[in-house]
Amino acid sequence: CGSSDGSGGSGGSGDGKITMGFAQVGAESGWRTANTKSVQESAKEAGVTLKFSDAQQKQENQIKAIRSYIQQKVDVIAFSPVVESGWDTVLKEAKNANIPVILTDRSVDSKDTSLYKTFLGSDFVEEGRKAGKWLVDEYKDGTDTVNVVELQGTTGSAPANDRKAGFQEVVSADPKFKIIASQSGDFTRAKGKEVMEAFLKSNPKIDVLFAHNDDMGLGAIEAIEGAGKVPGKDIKIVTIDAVHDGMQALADGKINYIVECSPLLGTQLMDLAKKVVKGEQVPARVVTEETAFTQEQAKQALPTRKY
Ligand code: GZL
Repeated sequence: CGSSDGSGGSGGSGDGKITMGFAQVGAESGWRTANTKSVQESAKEAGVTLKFSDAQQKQENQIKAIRSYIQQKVDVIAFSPVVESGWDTVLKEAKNANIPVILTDRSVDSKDTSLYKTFLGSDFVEEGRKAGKWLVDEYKDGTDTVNVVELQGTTGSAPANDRKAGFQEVVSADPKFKIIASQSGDFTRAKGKEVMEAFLKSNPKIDVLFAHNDDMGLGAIEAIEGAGKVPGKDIKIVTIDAVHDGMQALADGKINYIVECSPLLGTQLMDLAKKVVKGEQVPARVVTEETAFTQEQAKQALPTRKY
């Protein structure tokens, strides 16, 4: 049953309280944990009843969760698509059930943008560019070849695709940068360590690691130290996220630069959800504000970091 303007399953239960079904990616990284905390705390503060599921980074689990929210006739569905493709069918089911969908954190490659009301999250291409710009600046005076290895995020995910593209766009402008190896570490420390160990075995000269998130960078640091090299010195490291453990490694000199990707999307998500359920217009795209940190800036920021 849709409300008169067709905005939601029941358009709220009349007392203004709304129910949100949230299908989370998983718990793969410090970023994801902080994002889950932000969504859960913001729902409580906003008086939104939250149904929450963790898909263990499997698309089929997210699709199952969305279908169950449709069955339960929630007022709004929000999720962070683990990969970009394969969502049209289930999003059409939500649309046919008159339940609005909000994309948060990651987006989908659906051509039909009527399948969701808005996408709230970072500009991952820009994050990749920022990492590339730091690297170009770091080596601006040199002419020697700079061998770069890349730990990509989850294969097929928007952050992995876009961060890779943004980084490549910037560094490919200078032929001294050679990306000699690039492989997915699935955004986790364990996989990041495993892949970096393989990179170290097959590449005698690695100058720089670009990791698509802090967690893979932290795993790589273990591999680099295990190989008797000094992270941040023998191999410079640039990562993305700026979660606490990454910022600590940055302050300790084991990482050289971190591009921030804020997980604190909960408050904006709840505001957007209330508007969408009421049938109010919302922007098609809400881009997260974020910065980047040097080692010095990490030392200043750490004491007051929220995550
Ligand atoms: C980015 C988010 C990514 C983080 C990773 O918005 O989707 O997923 O960069 C997380 O740490 O696992």
